[in-house]
Parts: sequence; structure tokens; C-alpha cells
Amino acid sequence: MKKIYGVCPHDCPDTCGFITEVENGRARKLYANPEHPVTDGWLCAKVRPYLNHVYHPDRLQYPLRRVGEKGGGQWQRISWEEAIGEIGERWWGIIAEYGAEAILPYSYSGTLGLVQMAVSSGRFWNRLGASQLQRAICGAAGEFAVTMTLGGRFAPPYTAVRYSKLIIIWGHNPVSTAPHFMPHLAAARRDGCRVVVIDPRRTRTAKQATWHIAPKPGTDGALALGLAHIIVREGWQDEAFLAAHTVGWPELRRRLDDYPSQRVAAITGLPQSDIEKLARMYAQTRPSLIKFADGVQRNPNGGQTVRAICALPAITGQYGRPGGGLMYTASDFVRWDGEAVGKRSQCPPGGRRVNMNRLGAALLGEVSDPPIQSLFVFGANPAASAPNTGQVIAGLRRPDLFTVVHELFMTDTAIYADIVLPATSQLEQTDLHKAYGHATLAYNAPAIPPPSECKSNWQVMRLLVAEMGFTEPWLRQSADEVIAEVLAATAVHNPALKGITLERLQAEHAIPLNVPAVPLANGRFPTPSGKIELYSQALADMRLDPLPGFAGVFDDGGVEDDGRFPPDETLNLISPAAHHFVSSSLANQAELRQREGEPFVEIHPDDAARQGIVDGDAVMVVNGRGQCQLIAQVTDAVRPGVLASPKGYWGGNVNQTTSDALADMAGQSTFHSNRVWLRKL
Ligand SMILES: Nc1nc2c(c(=O)[nH]1)N[C@H]1C(S)=C(S)[C@@H](COP(=O)(O)OP(=O)(O)OC[C@H]3O[C@@H](n4cnc5c(=O)[nH]c(N)nc54)[C@H](O)[C@@H]3O)O[C@H]1N2
Ligand SMILES: Nc1nc2c(c(=O)[nH]1)N[C@H]1C(S)=C(S)[C@@H](COP(=O)(O)OP(=O)(O)OC[C@H]3O[C@@H](n4cnc5c(=O)[nH]c(N)nc54)[C@H](O)[C@@H]3O)O[C@H]1N2
Ligand code: SF4
Ligand SMILES: [Mo]
Repeated sequence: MKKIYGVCPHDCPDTCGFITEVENGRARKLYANPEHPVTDGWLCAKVRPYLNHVYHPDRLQYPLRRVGEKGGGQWQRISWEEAIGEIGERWWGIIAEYGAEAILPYSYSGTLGLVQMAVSSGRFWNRLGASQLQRAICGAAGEFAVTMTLGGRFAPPYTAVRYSKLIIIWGHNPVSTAPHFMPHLAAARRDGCRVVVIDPRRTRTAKQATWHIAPKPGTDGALALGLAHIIVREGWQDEAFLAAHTVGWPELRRRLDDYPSQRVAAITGLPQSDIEKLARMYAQTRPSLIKFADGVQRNPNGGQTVRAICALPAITGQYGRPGGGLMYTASDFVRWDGEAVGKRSQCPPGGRRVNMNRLGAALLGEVSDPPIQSLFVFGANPAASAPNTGQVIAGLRRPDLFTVVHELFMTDTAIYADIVLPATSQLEQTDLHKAYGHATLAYNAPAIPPPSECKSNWQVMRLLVAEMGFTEPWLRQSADEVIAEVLAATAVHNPALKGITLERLQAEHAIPLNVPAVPLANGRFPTPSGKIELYSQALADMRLDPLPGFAGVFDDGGVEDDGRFPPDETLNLISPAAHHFVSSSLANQAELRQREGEPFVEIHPDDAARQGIVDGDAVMVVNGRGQCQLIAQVTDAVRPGVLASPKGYWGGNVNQTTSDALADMAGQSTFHSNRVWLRKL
């Protein structure tokens, strides 16, 4: 019996360490690494039964070539040589006719590993001169807004909440999406810390809160500015902190005149008294922490919403205080050396950027000169997880598009491929993971041999490298060589990595980074001015509003004004994280799918009554983009006018209806700003 140390590869801030017990090449048990500082000996409900995922009978085993129509489901087994040879032949033809930019790689969150995601999405494609993917589906606006305001993303550790007296969890559902934060929150509550959750839906997290506040979706920017307005009206702001550590306070202060609580109540749909009460509570309780993730910024006003939220701890002087400030992500304690990851300087000029949120439109002609003639998907499932999937699927059906999908399973996307390649699971590959929820680095050693003919992303890249005739040594390294090189290159300019080597990671498995326990405590913010930029000249230069603001939220539902969609029956469908899946990953596990239940939609009793809908009815959510059949759950867990249905189900989900419009910053997705109509079936 061998014990192999690994890392959970999924898109989750906790990035747990786990141990696989292996006997005769077969994994017998998988459980939490008891020594991992954040995992603390337990795994979430999704990953506890992970061996069912690894040994799932539906795992793809061999390369496949489509026979018959696209999406027809008929396949022929081929060898790797044939598969790679066919890809090369098609690509040479496309490159000769259109240039390499006609090839688009599409990868995102199947794994968050350095080698199997970051480097596999960079080096080969840069060398090829392919189109670049603008990776904006998840938190682009929030990341950009935090960086423009504070200079980077430096969340305190989960343990910091032991000092907090008030925690506002804003548009974030950590019970499901950051489970290892919850024991720390529970301990803080036992010590008398109050917990406020701001979410249009009574989530699992909201159920554990002292107070749940349910604004209309997308209006949080106005709420944050309204809170600031009250704080200033009452003179509760920390002028000394503002003077020492911010730029643009006078300008922002004037902007706040536009957000009196009466107006904010009308925008957010909250009682004015609740807004007043929250402002008092936030300003008068110290230390106070605001924790948010990316759900709150998936709307047209997402970037400015996050700017407005970031202003609050500045106005109350809470940055840099133990238990105070902002807990977003810890991603910027280490940023991998870009040149080591992507080798840009040794490649042809970068290809044009294609926004992943516009995949359907791009495939259908929005991107031309050259048109996209080949799509290579790995570690992603856009036919289920991208917005406006009707368009994505219409694009994938294009007869002249050559699509390759590298996957563990025959996903909603893979069924439209010309060539399907079988991928390894995390237990069968080597990788290095930094977490986005905490400052730990962890090494994933392969525990078992790949089943049949499965290959890792990096192995496939190396096959493509050979096929395309590239000879650079950095395209031919082993996974460990890649890790050692990127670590060393990053450590040169980042003291957080001091003394951390590949050898140490292999021996110790998970190593905490050398970072301060209380980030930003020295009062230096890595912005151009060295201060918190309430007013951002950089944003002004980009012709964006330099001050946090609220521009409103609107989605037309993609409808024509043809009478089928009465305006007064509009509902806003939000589609948050499922408890038992990670996006569409793991949603094909029978046990997890059963626990999540049949695809459902939460409907407020008032909205249900208007349509004669009762609990358990089959209903349709529909708009001009598409439709999706769901089971009605009639519940006051959502506010009137709001529907909620989890993301990630296979076989046609709510993304048939979601919008592929982009938000105010960084090309961000706007999933939660989705106007739909409800029909009883
Ligand atoms: N179990 C599980 N865990 C996951 C994932 C998963 O799919 N399942 N996905 C992972 C990924 S990819 C990510 S990015 C993170 C996301 O982590 P979170 O941001 O915590 O997850 P979401 O459910 O997307 O959004 C959080 C909450 O925002 C609420 N919300 C939606 N619109 C608004 C709004 O306008 N205002 C406010 N105040 N609230 C709003 C939703 O109701 C939801 O409860 O989670 C990761 N972890
Ligand atoms: N309606 C709605 N939709 C959303 C969201 C929302 O809030 N609402 N949230 C969005 C967010 S935050 C995100 S991050 C995206 C996520 O969207 P995607 O990044 O597309 O994530 P998944 O749908 O989980 O698909 C990941 C796929 O990668 C495969 N995979 C896993 N490991 C590997 C590997 O090592 N190699 C290869 N080749 N494949 C692998 C898995 O089998 C899985 O099919 O979804 C977005 N979609
Ligand atoms: S999904 Fe998150 S909580 Fe679950 S094992 Fe992976 S990292 Fe840990
Ligand atoms: Mo995400």
C-alpha cells in the first residue's frame, strides 16, 4: 500500500490536499491530507466520493473520430497517431488558407493546475500564433476592479475572522463554494461576531447568518454607495485613514450625494430602514470584514459594483486591520512569471483576442478575417457552462469548423467534436497548485497509471508540438521541469516563494507562502499612486468611469417586441453554483446528481400563483435566446421577481437563456442579469 499526496484540481478557493492509497496500481481510498493547513482533515461532499469520478464507467478511454453528422453520437475508435496526424493535416490546411489565428484554443477551469492549465494554455498556442482566449467568464471584472482600486488581490487567511466583530458576506455562498471557510465563520459567530449575508436568495450561507438582506440582483453597487452616503452623512468616516491612504476621496464624496437612502431603497428594493441599519452596523462595529467572491459581479455593472464595495473599508479605515478589510482572493501573493509560463518573447506576435463569453457569436461570424476554422477545447465545457449556449451549439454545428475536444467524459461540448481525445484525471497527472482562497502551494503527484490511452493536457501539447515540427526545448519539458522552471523564474522577484523548491514540494506536499498574516497592514498599496484609488486615473484613461458608480442593470432577454413576452411578467433568473457540482464538472456523477436533485428553479409564491404554478410542477423558463425545462420549487427563499436555478446540469441547462452581453469592465460575463418568462407546462 502506497500513500500518494495530491491536490484537488477543481475551481474552488480551498484547493484541498488529499491522499490516495494505492495498491497494485489501483486507488483504494482517497481522503483529506490531515496536515494540510486549510483542508484540516476533511473534504467536501463533492470530492469525498472522488474515486467514483476517477473510475467512472463513462470515462473516455481512446481517441475517437466522428462518423456521420455533427452531434449525431456516432464514433469510430482511432489511434493517437491517427488522431494527432489528422489534427496536424487539418491545421496545416487551415494555416495555409487563413493563417494560424483561424485556430482558437478554449480552456478554462477543469483543472487550475500550473502545468495542465496555465502552461498548457500558453506555450504551444503562443508558438503556433493561434488566437488568444480572453478568459473573462468567471471573475474578470472583479479581479480588474480590485486591482485598479487596491493594486492587487491579497485576501487575509480564513483564520483572520477570529478577530472580526462583523462579517458581511456579499453575493457569495461559501457553504457551497468555499466550504473550508465555514468552520472559521462558525467559530467567530460563537465568539459573538455578527454575520450579514447580502444575496437575492436565502442561500445555505444566509440560513446561518444573523441577518439576511435580499436586494434585487445587480443593484449592489447602488447599495454600497448608499451605505457610504449614510456613513458620511453621519460623520462616521475615518478621515485620518482616508487622508493618509486614499486618492480621490473628495471626488467620491461628491458622487455619494447621488445615493441618498431613499433612492437606493427604490433601486435595490430594500426597505430604507434596513439600509440605514446596515450602514450604522458596518460603520460602528470594528473590526469589520467584507467577504465576497465572483457571483456579485456577473452583471452589467459588475466592475463598478466591486469598486464601490472596495471603497467601504477605506471609508471606515478597515484595511490592514486584523479581522477587518476585504476578503476577496489571495491570487496575487504569487503571480507566476508570465514569460516562464507562456514564452511570449520567443513566439510570433500574439494572435487577436477572442472573448470566451462571445464564443457562439464568434463561431457564427462576429470574429472574421480570418474566421475561426478550428476550435480546440480542453478543461472546459462551453456547451454547458458558457452563456447563451444555443448560439455556442449553433457554432459547434458549423460543418466547416474543425473541432477537437480533449476530455474525461463525453460532455455536451464533446458530442459536437470531430475528434475526441481522452484525458487523464488529477490522480493520473503531475501538477502544481496555488490556491485562490489562501496562500499555500501544493504539489500533485500522480497516484495511478492513466486508464487505457488517456493523456494529460501537457502530454497532448507535446504531441502537437512534435506534429507541428516545433523544436524549442521549452515545448518538450517534462511536467516537473516546467514546474521547476516557473518556480525559479517567479522566485527571483517574489520573496513569498523564498526557499520553496520542487524538491521541497515533493517532500512536504503543501507549503505555506511567506506572506504577512495581515495583508496591506503597512499602508502601502501597489497601485500607481501607492494608495487606494477611489478615483482611478487609469480607468479615466480607458474612458471608464474613474469613480465607483451604478449605471443600472438591464437585459432585454433577447426578445423581439412581438407580444409573446409581456413586459410586466419579466423575471430575473440568477444561476448560482450548485452545491454538489463544480460548474458542470462532477454533474455526471449519479450520486451527486441525485443529491442535487432534478434540474429545478426556485420561484417566489407570488410569482408562482400568478401563473397557477404549484411546487413540483414542470415549468419552462424562456426568452428570446432559448428555453429550459425545470421543476418548480415554490419558496420564499427568493424575492418576488427573482428566479434561481443552479448552473452546471448536463443536457441543456439554464445557459440556454443566459446573456452573452459583456459587463462594464474586462469583458466580464453577465450570467445573473437574465430576463426570462415563466411558463407552466
Ligand atoms: N459547490 C460549488 N462550488 C463552487 C462552484 C460550483 O459550481 N459549485 N464554482 C466555483 C467557481 S467557478 C466560482 S467562480 C466560485 C463562485 O463562488 P460564489 O461567488 O460564492 O458563487 P455563486 O453561486 O456564483 O454566487 C454567489 C451568490 O451570489 C448570488 N448573487 C447572484 N447575483 C447577485 C447579485 O446581483 N447580488 C448579490 N448580492 N448576490 C448575487 C447568488 O444567489 C449566489 O448565492 O465558486 C467555486 N466553487
Ligand atoms: N449560468 C451560469 N453559468 C456559469 C456560471 C454561472 O454563475 N452561471 N459561472 C461561470 C463560471 S464562474 C465558470 S468558472 C465557468 C466554468 O466553465 P468551464 O471552465 O467550462 O468548467 P466546467 O463546466 O466544469 O467544465 C470543465 C471540463 O473540464 C474537464 N476536465 C477536468 N480536468 C481536465 C483535465 O485535466 N484535462 C482536460 N482536457 N479536461 C479536464 C471536465 O471533465 C469538464 O468537462 O462556468 C461559468 N458558467
Ligand atoms: S472542491 Fe473545494 S472543498 Fe472540495 S475538495 Fe476540492 S478544494 Fe476542497
Ligand atoms: Mo468561476
